[in-house]
Amino acid sequence: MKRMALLACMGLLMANGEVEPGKPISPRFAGDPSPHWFDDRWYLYATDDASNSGRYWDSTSWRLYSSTDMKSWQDDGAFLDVTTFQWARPDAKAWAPEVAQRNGRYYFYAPIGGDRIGVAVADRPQGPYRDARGDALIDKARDANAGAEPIDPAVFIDTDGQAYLYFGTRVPKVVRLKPDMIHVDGPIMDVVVTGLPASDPKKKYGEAPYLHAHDGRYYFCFSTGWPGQIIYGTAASPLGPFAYGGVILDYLPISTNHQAIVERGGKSWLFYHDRLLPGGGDHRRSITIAPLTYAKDGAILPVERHAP
Ligand code: FUB
Repeated sequence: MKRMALLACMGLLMANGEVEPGKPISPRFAGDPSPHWFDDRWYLYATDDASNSGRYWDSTSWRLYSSTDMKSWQDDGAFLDVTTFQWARPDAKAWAPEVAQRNGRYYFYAPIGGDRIGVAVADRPQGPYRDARGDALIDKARDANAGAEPIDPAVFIDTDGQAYLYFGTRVPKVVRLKPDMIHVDGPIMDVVVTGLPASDPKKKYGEAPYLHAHDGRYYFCFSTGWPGQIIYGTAASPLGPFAYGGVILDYLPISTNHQAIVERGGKSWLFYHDRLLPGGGDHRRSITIAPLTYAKDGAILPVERHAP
């Protein structure tokens, strides 16, 4: 029994190893990190910037990385592309992906071409994934209040089992998901963030919504635009309204900012993309990880940018 406990403890320590802020997780360009701890391993789903034209985010496939310690990441390749969704144009842009685990299955969500969000399902985190519905989960042309650009899906499953899907550009959106994770449950609602400083008109919602819980409180963070800061608000409910809390990550020397926050073993990390590799830029991003710290009152302390 003691040996089992020791092994479990060692596993946790390995999985929570110290990260190196500013160090790209891979020599391959990638952006829009979606990190998850599934089945004793970290999985990082990403937009594949190495296969785009270099002039736009026009890749048509997503990339997967995995790790046991967050320090060394294995490139698990192009695990999925837009042709998985037969209703999508084969040249549809494959942007910021997300994965959620439920009922022993893995649900992949991604913007398909900027006006729809698709959902695919697999029995393992790395796939193979198959289209879960045969049509889009969110469709700008079909769904009331889907917004001008339904992109950047982020899923949060609360302790009561209710799943929420956040998405959108310029106006943040949220909708409840049914327990099957492939149908919405109720109307698409706007996410309200109060107390944004009027003195800084740039501090408004842009894209990259992300919801996480910490110490009984819900944190909603997002990018303010192009370029954007990552800022956040807190609420007593996953639906908000969220009271502005501050800046997590300042402007980067690229046009987009896109983040995820994960917590495990009492530690928290911020994943984001930046211009870090030689030849990097707006469309050639690289993903890095930084420790994230909370003040005693629950405020998130700003993360300093590190670059090579
Ligand atoms: O990767 C394409 C787009 O860039 C994403 O959808 C946005 O969040 C921004 O990071």
